[in-house]
Amino acid sequence: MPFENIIVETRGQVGLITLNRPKALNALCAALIRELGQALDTFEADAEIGAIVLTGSEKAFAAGADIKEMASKSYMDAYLEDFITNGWERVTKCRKPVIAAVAGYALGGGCEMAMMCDFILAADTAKFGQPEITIGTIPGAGGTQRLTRAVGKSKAMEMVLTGRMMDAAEAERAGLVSRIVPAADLLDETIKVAERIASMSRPIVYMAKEAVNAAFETTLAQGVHLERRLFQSAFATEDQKEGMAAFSEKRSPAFKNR
Ligand code: CO8
Repeated sequence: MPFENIIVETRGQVGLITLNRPKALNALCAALIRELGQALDTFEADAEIGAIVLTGSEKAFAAGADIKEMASKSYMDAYLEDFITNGWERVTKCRKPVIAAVAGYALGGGCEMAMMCDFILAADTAKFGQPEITIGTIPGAGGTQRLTRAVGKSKAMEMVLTGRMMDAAEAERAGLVSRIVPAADLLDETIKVAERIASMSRPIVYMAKEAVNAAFETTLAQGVHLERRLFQSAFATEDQKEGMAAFSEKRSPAFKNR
């Protein structure tokens, strides 16, 4: 399928989506969000794909929602289109893990998109921020909620109220990113991580992701209860038998995604 705003490739069992609007620092226009949704649908339906990587360019993961496209919208346009839930949150609905590989700017909707992914690997050049306040608005794709959960109230509040950017080192210290990689190695390293995830048992990966995500949606007691049920259901899979047998027999497991 030809795309105009993204590049879609596969690397073994990894689906790779590269945001590709270089002239606009990958600003997330409606057409890009539509294409991203289509690409995610395709990878979700492809049995060969076990994990997805979302990345941008050296200069920008994405510098935000497309300000020029948004600028003249009325309240009623925004309300009727519901342009945030409608498309933007597709990435949060993926069952397959989605890893954000962020180099350069991840601002506004770009930071929000990265935070919708399951985790973020950052290049040492990465810069995160929610600068909406500087253009007379507030984060609208989950930034006030996901940034606050990721880095705590004080830092999130300062960033949202001032528009200050945080560099990769601060983002790692604050827990926004899982780790920092030299910019030149970012994509290779992220694909390596995605390949490792794709080599695990698919249903067990789904269970693990569902259990961690529950930590953001439920009480501790409910989350622990869900984890226990998922843990127990892992024993109904062939892959749990294979994984534990392989450990005892001192060999690598051959998971069948069953
Ligand atoms: N939207 C549209 N165009 C953009 C955007 C953007 N977010 N960011 C950069 N561009 C364009 C610039 O207009 C410029 O285009 P042109 O050459 O035609 O003038 C080109 O990209 C290059 O940008 P700069 O010349 O500004 O590059 P610099 O290196 O000087 O600066 C910055 C880089 C600091 C990243 C700067 O471009 C910047 O401040 N960008 C805007 C950042 C921002 O405010 N982001 C938040 C946007 S609002 C948002 O994301 C709300 C999300 C809410 C949910 C979304 C629902 C739709």
